[in-house]
Amino acid sequence: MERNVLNYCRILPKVELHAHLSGSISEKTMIKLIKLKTDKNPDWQLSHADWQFHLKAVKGKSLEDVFLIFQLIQEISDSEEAAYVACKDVISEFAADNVKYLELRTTPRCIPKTGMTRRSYIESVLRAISECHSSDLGIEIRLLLAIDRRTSVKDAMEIVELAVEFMMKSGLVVGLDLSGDPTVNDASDFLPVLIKAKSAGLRLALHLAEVPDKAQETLPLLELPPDRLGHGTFLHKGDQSENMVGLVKKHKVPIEICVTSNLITSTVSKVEDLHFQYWYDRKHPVIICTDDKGVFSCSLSEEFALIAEAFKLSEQQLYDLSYDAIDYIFAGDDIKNKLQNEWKVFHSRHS
Ligand code: 6MZ
Repeated sequence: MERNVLNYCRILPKVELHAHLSGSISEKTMIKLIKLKTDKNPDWQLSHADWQFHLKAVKGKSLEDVFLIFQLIQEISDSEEAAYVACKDVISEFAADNVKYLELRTTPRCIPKTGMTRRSYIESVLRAISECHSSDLGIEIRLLLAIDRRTSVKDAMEIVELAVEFMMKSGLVVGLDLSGDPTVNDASDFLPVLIKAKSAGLRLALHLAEVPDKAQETLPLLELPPDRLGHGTFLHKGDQSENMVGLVKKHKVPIEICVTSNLITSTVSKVEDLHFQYWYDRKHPVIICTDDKGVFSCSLSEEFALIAEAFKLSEQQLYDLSYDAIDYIFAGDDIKNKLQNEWKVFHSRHS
């Protein structure tokens, strides 16, 4: 019997390299977090019904709406316990989708009213990751700490210091992400912070050119160069596109492409218009990712299937996309070799 594309994408082992923790929280976990928050704070009034109303009101309309949802989610995950619960659930859901290696990224938050500090937030997330490693989920996880571009350079520097400390201590923190609403502030203000992070051994995955007309901030950051690039939807379009494309090609910076995210935030109007084709045709490394699987109600398997259908990819091409992504993970060669062997076993059984 012929396999359908989505079924193949589901059984395909995958790596997920662009997943924001809060954005990846499923509705099921959100309900758990609302209960946790209500139990601890009887005065807190947001009921499940209110929550669904808020979610529906803002879901799936624009980039602006999506950033409102993040605020709502962060409100229900504002304690160490909530961060731990959310992280465990997110990892289990990725594992159930046959993700064998996951790089989660998250912005360390400091919430004085719950006593959570940036440090204790990171510790809670790392505890969840370590417990998942000790379970039989069959997934390897690493963490990137995120700098929200709305933050001050001083706070960003503190996040870098924490990232370096936890990289040394745990080995599980492997890099830094620069993210946040791409329409606010100038990402190149963080250049000194990113230079410091890079020289300390952290790998850099930066959100760049997610929206149009961002060449001015993008060009200096491409000179770093970053180790991976989030979205990059408009690198090949508009003013200075030749310079941006030139730098990305020169430094062979892999591009993380998040299909449903780009559709929902309306940065592209249909899958066929994605920048996937542009880079794939030029044999430039591209990695299929979910971005925020909870907020966008998607899975990595579905993202692969969308790409397969729109760009008429064969099972072999899908396998190659998944296999090649292993080259761009931030974990060491031991993990890369282990994953490559696992993929080869799958290939020998399913081709
Ligand atoms: C830019 C994004 C994003 O850090 O609380 N984030 N930044 N573009 C996107 N495309 C839609 N999706 C998520 O996860 C939520 C945070 O991730 C970033 C935003 O800063 C958001 O507040 P954490 O785990």
